[in-house]
Amino acid sequence: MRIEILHGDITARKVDAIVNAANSSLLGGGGVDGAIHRAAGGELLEACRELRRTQLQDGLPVGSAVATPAFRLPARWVIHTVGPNRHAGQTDPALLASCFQESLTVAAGLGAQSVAFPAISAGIYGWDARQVAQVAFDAVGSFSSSGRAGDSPLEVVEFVLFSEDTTAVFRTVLESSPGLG
Ligand code: AR6
Repeated sequence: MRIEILHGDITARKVDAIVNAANSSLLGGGGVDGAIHRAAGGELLEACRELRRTQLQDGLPVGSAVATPAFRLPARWVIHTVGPNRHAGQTDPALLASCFQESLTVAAGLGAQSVAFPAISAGIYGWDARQVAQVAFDAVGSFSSSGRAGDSPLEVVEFVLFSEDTTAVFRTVLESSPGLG
């Protein structure tokens, strides 16, 4: 499994699955969530509403992940996860690690070969990009060395960062991550 760092818009990525930094309602919002819903079209919101009606009546918990089709996006699936909100006192890195781990598990379950992540919780939810990068790379490292990765065809994990600054932070942290960079 290899990690790639890219500067750009995650909605343009032609990968098997892109990950959405959603909120528990799954009904859309600002940031990357808003961009994904706009680019995917109204069917994505309909699919999220259906998930809420059927399996997720109380919403998607922080640290969990669930997949929908990607509709008009070039990707095949959107994996929605809910990062911890630092402004609401959610400061435990294990919650953020869970977002990456659960999303990778869902991607593997779908048979995805490629998955693209944004910097979950590094925008509206107020986490420092450096900490997000550290948690993300640790999660990918532990996923790829765990049994869960063994049966999955997952080959490429991309991080698609919207700003130059965040891209540089992710590159620096990756270079200093043993065995990954
Ligand atoms: N492609 C890649 N990254 C993007 C894009 C894009 N098109 N647009 C923004 N980013 P945020 P959060 C970056 O705020 O912190 C929403 O309202 C952005 O620059 O999208 O997890 C949800 O509904 C930042 O680095 O997500 C929730 O309520 C990163 O994506 C809440 O925001 C994450 O920023 C979630 O907040």
